[in-house]
Amino acid sequence: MSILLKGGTVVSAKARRQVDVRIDGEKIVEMGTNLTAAGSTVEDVSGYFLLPGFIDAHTHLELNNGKGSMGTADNFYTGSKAAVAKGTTTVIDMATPSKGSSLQDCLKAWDHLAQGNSSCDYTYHMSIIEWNPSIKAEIKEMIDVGITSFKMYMAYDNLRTKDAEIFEAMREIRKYQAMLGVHCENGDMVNEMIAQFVAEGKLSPHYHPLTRPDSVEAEAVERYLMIADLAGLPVNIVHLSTKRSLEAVKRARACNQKVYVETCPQYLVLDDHLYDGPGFEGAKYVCSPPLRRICDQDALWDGVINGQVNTISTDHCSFNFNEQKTIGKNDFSKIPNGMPGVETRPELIYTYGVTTGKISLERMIGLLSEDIAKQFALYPQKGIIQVDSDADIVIWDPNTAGVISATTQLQNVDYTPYDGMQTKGHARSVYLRGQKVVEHGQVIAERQGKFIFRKISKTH
Ligand code: DUC
Ligand code: ZN
Ligand code: ZN
Repeated sequence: MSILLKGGTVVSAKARRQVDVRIDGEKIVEMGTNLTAAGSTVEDVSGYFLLPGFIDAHTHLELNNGKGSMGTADNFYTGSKAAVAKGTTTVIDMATPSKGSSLQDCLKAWDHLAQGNSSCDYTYHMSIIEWNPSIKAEIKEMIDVGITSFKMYMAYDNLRTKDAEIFEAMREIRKYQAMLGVHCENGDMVNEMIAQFVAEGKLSPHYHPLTRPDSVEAEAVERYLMIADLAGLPVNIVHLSTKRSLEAVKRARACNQKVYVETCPQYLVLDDHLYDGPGFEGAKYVCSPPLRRICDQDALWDGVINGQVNTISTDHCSFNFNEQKTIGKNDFSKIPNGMPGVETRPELIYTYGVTTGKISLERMIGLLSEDIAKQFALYPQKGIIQVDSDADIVIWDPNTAGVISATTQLQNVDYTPYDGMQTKGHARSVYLRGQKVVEHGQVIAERQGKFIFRKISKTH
């Protein structure tokens, strides 16, 4: 039985228009004004926005952080359910191998975690944490099975590779016009500064951001972009968080380099004063890069507004405050890095971006859905409401108000960094490939997600 969504306003990154939408099976099959029921079940969506399902291109739903085998608080089941409840219909999770493991084995492991558990559609960025001839040979194998984006690290001793290895990986990735995203922080400098503070007995969460100042990120961004220029590869910078890094991006773009920039809600709506909270509270915000100063936040908003920032994803990586973050009670460097956020991104960006007048709803759609789909080869299957696209549709009610709370969240973690923040608007219902999976904000059908095979994107 087909479904007719009647009377809503369909929004894309470019425009909005009042138009009816017919769904049949998994797809959008017809759009137009005053469509007749023609045997469809009619849902009156007047007064609501119809938004393309949001895509979160940066999650760690399942991460073992390599420090004492600590796994994330969320897993694919809980994280994806929290995501879809608030309108995120696709995640691109960071598949992260252990040292010595092949990319194929990592892919199998991630499929095992996601298949039958995910409540939203999913794919992965494959992380390259070491470089050798067999990993090199696996790049093409990954692309052949639909994994067309990769991730590398310039910090974290258990994950990072050398510059020369990043360069070689880039040249291999370039052969297939695939996408690379890199975590840009100067790992050597971070290690030095951690060692120094620890030696001085400066052990509280207050010191975490001081080990990773803006120059640590900006230097790595500049170096990464220079390496990418040498390799001739368009690249993505994940979780860019500082004004100085954005300036490095501007310089590279002025030299005609193609650079994509992702930032995250935490860098737009939170700031580094939170590390000075009472007791051990600051540990809740220990993530890398760390929360930044207000001047960085302002620069990032400017970048979001003027298009220097391309996408907003979350870097969702949840660790419980009790029993996980507390491992670093006497030494901030032992606090597992990461914060939850896959659930809160749409409401935060709508509230603090759209309703404040900083950005239009159209721009939000670009940042959270359409431009992500284009960058990561999901478009036009995802990222747009148009005929033949997957019927991933968020029925967005702009006239609601809420408060983010750890007690009501679906994320399986004992705190939220946004606790107490007011929100406006929310996903009233959500269709995932034509199936209503969320109604009145409640997940009514879970574990309906499937793997999305990606071909090489034509946009870069
Ligand atoms: N940063 C985090 O804070 N957690 C996960 C990985 C990352 O880069
Ligand atoms: Zn990272
Ligand atoms: Zn990450």
